[in-house]
Amino acid sequence: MKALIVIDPQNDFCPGGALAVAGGDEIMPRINAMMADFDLVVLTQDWHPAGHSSFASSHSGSDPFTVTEMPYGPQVLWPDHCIQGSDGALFHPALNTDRADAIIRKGMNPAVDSYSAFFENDKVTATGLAGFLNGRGCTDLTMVGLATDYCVAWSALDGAAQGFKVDVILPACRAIDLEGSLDAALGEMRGAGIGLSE
Ligand code: VGL
Ligand code: ZN
Repeated sequence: MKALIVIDPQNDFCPGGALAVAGGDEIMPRINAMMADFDLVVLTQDWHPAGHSSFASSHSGSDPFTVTEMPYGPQVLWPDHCIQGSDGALFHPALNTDRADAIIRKGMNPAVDSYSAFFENDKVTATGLAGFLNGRGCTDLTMVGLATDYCVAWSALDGAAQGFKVDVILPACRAIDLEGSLDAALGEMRGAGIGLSE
């Protein structure tokens, strides 16, 4: 059983959004076209409460795109984004959401960010996605979405660590690329045996 995992295909990660990823909107038609090839389609949705601890605005004197130390490790501080119920948190209108078998929301804990679709950034708190996939007999995951170097990479690495066969389709992803983060993420994914297709 094969699942397509579509990571955070949301307005705030597309041009005009609060944490816009260059070309983020361009991947939606390609993702729609892929859906027919999979047994299951899962969408993830970054879903933060206002005042989330990953927002630079929650740390006085800190600018977006700087790094702070959290109890669970280093954390990039982001512009306010994907606030629960906001237009920015909605799926991009060009994405076909009708085929979704499950939608996993993440990043709700005010104190812990959650890049991965499987675990919060503390690496301890599970989202339940692995249970869903295992319960449905799913062994192979193909990952696409936003952003390659953060939520896609962390999801792919966690998926591989939990025994799934993971492929990332790079043309159906776009990256933030903060100070070499894209090259670092690609290297880590390669090292973990994740298939990267150009
Ligand atoms: C993401 C930064 C903060 C992502 C989410 O989807 O890659 N990046 N929240
Ligand atoms: Zn976020």
